[in-house]
Amino acid sequence: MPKIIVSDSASLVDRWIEAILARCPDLEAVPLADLGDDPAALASVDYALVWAPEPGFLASLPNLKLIVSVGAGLDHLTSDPDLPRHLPTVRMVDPGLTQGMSEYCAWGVLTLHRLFAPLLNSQASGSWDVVHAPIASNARVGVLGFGVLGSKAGEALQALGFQVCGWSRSPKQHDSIPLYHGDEGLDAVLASCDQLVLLMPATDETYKIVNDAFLARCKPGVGIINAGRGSLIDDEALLQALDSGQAGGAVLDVFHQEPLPSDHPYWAHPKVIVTPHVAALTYPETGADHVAAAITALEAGAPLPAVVDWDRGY
Ligand code: NDP
Ligand code: OXD
Repeated sequence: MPKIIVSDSASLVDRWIEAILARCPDLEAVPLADLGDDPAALASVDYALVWAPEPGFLASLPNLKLIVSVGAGLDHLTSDPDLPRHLPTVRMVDPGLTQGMSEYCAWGVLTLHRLFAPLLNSQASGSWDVVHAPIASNARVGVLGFGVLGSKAGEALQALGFQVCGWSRSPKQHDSIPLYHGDEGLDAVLASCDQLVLLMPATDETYKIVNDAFLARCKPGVGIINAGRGSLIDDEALLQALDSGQAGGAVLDVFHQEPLPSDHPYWAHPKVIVTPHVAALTYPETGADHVAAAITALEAGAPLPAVVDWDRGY
């Protein structure tokens, strides 16, 4: 019987196993923690559904055929120098994760748009400071990284009344959202948007993409919502832009170092809202369809869903 090993937060492993077996009754599904390390056990594994396995662990499975990432991001895998990159690897696509991300981005954009950070600061000091925000239809939001998560977040923001545009690596089209790509496309987005939602993956190309030069190309007072990865932002550049007023506020969920160090200036900055990498979670009950689809496609020799292209880095 083919075997899948599962590693995720302890509270989710049993839920994954139940959800996977409901879709693939011919599989054996076991928690990674129960596998043991004798050679026969390691040789018995066909597929791995993992978040952040110990470095070297995946390379120690001689018959592994498929890696499925519990997350949409891959940095928890790429931090393993021995990651077997010759094996097909699939990113998570989960309607529950996508919904959660749309909720977070809508909350983040509304929080900056409706000036909730200054309102909360006023409350903390007991001050009745009246501030008025423009209506959403007069504000434009750019979603940088218009993939599985970015496209749905963009649609959710559009449904709230915001003008929305998107930016991606390659040219794409959407029925109602104008899309841009490349450096010229980025200029058009940065010059016109009041807020930017970052939903790009961590790659060499996106490393500190939000830097001094990027922020200087933005509209003064731009709001930044980062739900992608901490590596997208040059923190010093963002802090300087916040202090000078070039950036109006930031909602940040992801950081270069997590947990965010307790002395990091983001924690106490009046224009910054910090959340502890909680924008969106993968749910076994909605994510298991993707795991089953990946295994079925692999065994049928069909194209894999959301398969990683290591040359482009995501
Ligand atoms: P996708 O691969 O579907 O989308 C990624 C998007 O980023 C694509 O539109 C891609 O362009 C674009 N992109 C990649 N590189 C570049 C570049 N150099 N310049 C411009 N655009 C680029 O990923 P998902 O939408 O599923 O996930 C996005 C990210 O969200 C994950 O990688 C992860 O880091 C983060 N995430 C964060 C969570 C949280 O809780 N904070 C939860 C889940 C995910 P193209 O369309 O041309 O390929
Ligand atoms: C993910 C995440 O990548 O939760 O899915 O960050």
